[in-house]
Amino acid sequence: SEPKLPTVNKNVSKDGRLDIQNPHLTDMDEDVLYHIALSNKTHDLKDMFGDVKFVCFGGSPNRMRAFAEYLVPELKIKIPAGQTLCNIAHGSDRYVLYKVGPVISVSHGMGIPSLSIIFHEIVKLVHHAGCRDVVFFRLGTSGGLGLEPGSVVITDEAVDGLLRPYMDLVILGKVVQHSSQLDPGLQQELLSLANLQKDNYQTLVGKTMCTLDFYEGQARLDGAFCDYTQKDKMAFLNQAYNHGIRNIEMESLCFAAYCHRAGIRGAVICVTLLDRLKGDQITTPHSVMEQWQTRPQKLVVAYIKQKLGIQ
Ligand code: R2B
Ligand code: URA
Repeated sequence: SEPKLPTVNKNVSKDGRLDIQNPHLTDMDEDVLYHIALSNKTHDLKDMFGDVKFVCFGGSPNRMRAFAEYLVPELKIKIPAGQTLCNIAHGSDRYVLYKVGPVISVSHGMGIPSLSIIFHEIVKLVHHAGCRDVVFFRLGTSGGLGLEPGSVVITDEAVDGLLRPYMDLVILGKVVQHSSQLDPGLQQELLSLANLQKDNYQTLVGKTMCTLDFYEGQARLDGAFCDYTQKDKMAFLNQAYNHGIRNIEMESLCFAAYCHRAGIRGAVICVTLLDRLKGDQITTPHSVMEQWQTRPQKLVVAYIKQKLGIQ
């Protein structure tokens, strides 16, 4: 039977500020954002982050630093001579966090549990800082289905390994389900921007399957364990393809479900590193993959510049 899902978000106040939904938070004198080594008592979060409008998440700490560095000239930010970008979360070695003008670039690690932790703390950061109308992005990598490697997929629906469009979360010994709908308007805006760019690669909108594992979870034959055949693998991947799934990764479901829950506009944009209908191993040279990984970044920078009115 179809689950009952909460679909309306009442969490954004009229002035665009995020109303936090956890009633317990208001009773706490201090809120320690442990994994980014910040707190609303020891740091003036309004002063540090009050002007943030965009939060960009991505798995790898180095990639999110490179993204922050790429933003500096793009957003025409002047860094005083002799200074460099600082990892604001340097007091913790779990995640990195940079701020460039109104943009946060933050790493989320691999998989839903790692993304979930940083997402909670970033939503609380945005709330404590009093930011308005914030948009979240996940800039990621994925395995494609029937696409030329290097293609970019904008997710319209994230599904789990059973192809269900919601996230199961175990809370107090019970399964709670959250819809993983994403903002269709934002997807269309991103797609139109991509179409304007005349890139030599494809950018498309499609469903994304989010799994709990990279190997068996994604029907690979090359893990340490595997109890199915090549035929079983292809039957499953073809079923996923026929369901509209165009890429597979490991965080979109939680990202989408939490954006929906928080009432935050969010988009998932992933480059595909290989075609999973053709293989499992990722053999593309590192330098080529690094180039590909800038493709989602380029699209989000185009979006941000358009919103900020930067030529
Ligand atoms: C994409 O790449 C990682 C696995 O290699 C994982 O974080 C994901 O979603
Ligand atoms: N990330 C994934 O999760 N799967 C892939 O195949 C490639 C990158």
